[in-house]
Amino acid sequence: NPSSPGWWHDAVIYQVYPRSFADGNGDGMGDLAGIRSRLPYLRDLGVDAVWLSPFYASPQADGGYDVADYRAIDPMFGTLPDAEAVIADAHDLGLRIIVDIVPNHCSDQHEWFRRAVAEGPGSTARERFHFRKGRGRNGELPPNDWESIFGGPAWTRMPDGEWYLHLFAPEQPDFNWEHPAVQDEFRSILRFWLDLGVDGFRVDVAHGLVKAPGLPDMGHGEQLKLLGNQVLPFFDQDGVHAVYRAWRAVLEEYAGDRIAVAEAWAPTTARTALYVRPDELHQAFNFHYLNTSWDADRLREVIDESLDSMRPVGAPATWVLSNHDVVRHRTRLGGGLDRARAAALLMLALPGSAYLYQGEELGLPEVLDLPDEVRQDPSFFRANGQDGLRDGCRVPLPWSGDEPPYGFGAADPWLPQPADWAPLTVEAQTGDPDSTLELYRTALALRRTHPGLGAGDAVEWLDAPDGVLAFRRPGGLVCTANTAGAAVTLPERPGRRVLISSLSSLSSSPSSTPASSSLPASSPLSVSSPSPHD
Ligand code: ISL
Repeated sequence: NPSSPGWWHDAVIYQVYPRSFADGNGDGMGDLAGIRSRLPYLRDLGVDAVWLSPFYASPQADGGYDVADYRAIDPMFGTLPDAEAVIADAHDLGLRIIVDIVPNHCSDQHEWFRRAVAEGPGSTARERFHFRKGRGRNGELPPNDWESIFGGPAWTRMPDGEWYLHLFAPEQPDFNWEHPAVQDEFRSILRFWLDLGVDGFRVDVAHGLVKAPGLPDMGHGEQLKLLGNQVLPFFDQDGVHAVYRAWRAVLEEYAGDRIAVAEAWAPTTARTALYVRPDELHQAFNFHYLNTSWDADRLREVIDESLDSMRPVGAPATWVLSNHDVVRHRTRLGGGLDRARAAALLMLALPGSAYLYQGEELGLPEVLDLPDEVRQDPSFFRANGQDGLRDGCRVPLPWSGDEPPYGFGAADPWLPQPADWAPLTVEAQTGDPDSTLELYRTALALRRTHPGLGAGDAVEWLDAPDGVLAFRRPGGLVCTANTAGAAVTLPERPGRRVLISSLSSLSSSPSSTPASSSLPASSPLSVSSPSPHD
C-alpha cells in the first residue's frame, strides 16, 4: 500500500557488533558465519531488521570503523559470499539487513591514503584528504587547534612535513568531501551494497563529513563534549546536507524501501531533524533520549521534544538506549536490572523506531573490570559523563553453558567474559517467563499484535503522580512507568488488564490480574489494555 508509511517508521532494529556476536569458525572472534547461524534467534526475538557494524577489510585500529576497502570483507569475518548468504538467509526469515557505512574517514591502509602518502606534497592524491602545512616557524605546529574525539590534536605530521586531518584516531584520515572523486566513490559504494541486496545503511559520523571552509580554529581549548551545544567547525556544517540529498537519490533508484539512518550528534533536536528531511536520510539516532536520566519529568520532556522535532519533517522518532559506544543502559541508568527492563518497555511503547543493541535483551551489564592489557578501544572520550573506554559493552555474547566462552565459539573470546554470566545466557533465559529475554520477546510480539504501539507521531499523556509517566497509545493501551524510588498508588482503572510488566509479578497471570493500583518501587513499567468488556 503506497499510502501507508514505510516499514522503517515503526521498525525495531537490532544492532550486531560482529566481533562479539557469535564466532562461527572458533578463532575467538565473531564472524559472518556466526551471525548467519544465529539469524533464527533474531527472527524469534521478533525484530524487523538487523544493523551490522562494519565487517569490511580493516586493520581494526578502531574495531573496523577504519575501513581499508569498502567493497571487501575482512578475512577475520569471512568472505563476500558469506555476506551474501547472511543477506539471503535474513530475507528468507523476513529480516532486513542494514550495513554500516563510514564516509567521514577511511583507514590509513586504504589505497587512496597510501597513494597520498607515497606521492607526497602537492600531489593530486593528497587532495582527497585534508593535507596542510603546519604553523610555526618550521611548520612544527598543527595547522589549526582542532582536537580529535579520541583525544589529542586532530592532526598528524608526515615525515615529509605535511600534516593530515583525522577527527578520530591517526589511523583514520578524514576524506575531503569537497572533492568530486570522494562524492562519486561513495555513491558507487552505496550502489555496490544495494546491488547485493542490503535494505539500508547506518551512516557513521554523518554530521562530520563537511568541514567549515578554510578549516578555522575552534577557538577554545575545551575538551570536546559528546553532545554539547557547541558549534564546531568540523561538525554539523550546512554543506553536509547536499551529500545526503545525493545519497537519497541513489536510494530511490532501488525498489523495496531502502533506507539510511544517520549517526548525527547535532547540538539540538531541531538540527538533527535537518538530516531527515524528505529528500535526505530516513532516520537519525536520538542521542538526546539516550542521554536522558531515568526521571519522569526529563523523559517526558525529551520524548515530547523528539516527537515535536520530527513531526514537521515527517520522519519517525527513534529511540535508543545502548550501542557499542556507550556504557550499557543496565549499568548506565543505575537501579539495576529492574530499571533496565522498565526502560526497555517504555522505549518499545513509544511511537517510532527503536534500536536494540546486542545483549540488552539478555540484561547484560557493562563489564567494568576488564584488565587494561586486554582492552582494544582506541578511544578515550567520555561517555555520558563517565570516564571510560568502550570495550566493556563489547564483550562477546553468552549463548549457552555454564562457563566462558558460553557457546560464543570454540576458543577464548577476544575479550574475556565474566565468570558469573551463566544465568544470563540465551539458553538459561529461554522459556523462563521471568527472564529479560522472554520480556523482550513478549514486548516485541505485542508490538506486532498491537501495531498502534509503534505508530503515529505523538503520545497522549495522562495525569500521574510525581515520578510516574503515564500515556495512552492507539487502541486504548495505557503505559505506566514509575521512575520514583518508592511505590506509588495509582487511581483504580476498573476493567483493565495488564498486558505486560517489567516487574514479572504484575504480568504473571495477564488475564486475571486487575490493573495495578499500586506500582511498586523498583520502577516497573506496565502496558495495560481495556478488557474485552471495557
Ligand atoms: O561526534 C561525536 C561527539 O560529538 C562522537 O560521539 C562521534 O560521533 C562518535 O564517537 C562516532 O562514533 C562512530 O564513529 C567512530 C567509531 O569509533 C564509533 O564506534 C562509531 O560509532 C569513528 O568511526
